[in-house]
Amino acid sequence: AAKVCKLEIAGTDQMQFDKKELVVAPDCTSVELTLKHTGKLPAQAMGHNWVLTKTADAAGVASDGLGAGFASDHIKKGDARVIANTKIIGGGQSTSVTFPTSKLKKGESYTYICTFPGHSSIMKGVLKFN
Ligand code: CU1
Repeated sequence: AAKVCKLEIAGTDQMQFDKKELVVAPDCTSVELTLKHTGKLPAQAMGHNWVLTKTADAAGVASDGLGAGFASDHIKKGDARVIANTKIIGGGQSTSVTFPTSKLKKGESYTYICTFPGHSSIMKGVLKFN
């Protein structure tokens, strides 16, 4: 049976995610992730997105995202390393993304980051699927 599991995370004007870890239960067939920006700054100044990759891919996705530009949500076009992502939002906004857990493997290490320039070294966390 299909089971959509809902996760929430918030980003702030202090360039932080409010969670360092997200857990997806093994019986979830898909995940609906909602990102809220609880700050006030506009997206061009303090934008946040939520981008899920294998942990080994996170640094490369972040660095390629620098040059991708704001209009592309700072994600390289067609980047196959990106498992799921939201768009970039600013203060007071929220957005969500739904993806199937068939894209995840048990035992793999997953990291989520914000690819807005300069944010990924601080705005990151671990997604667990087990
Ligand atoms: Cu950010």
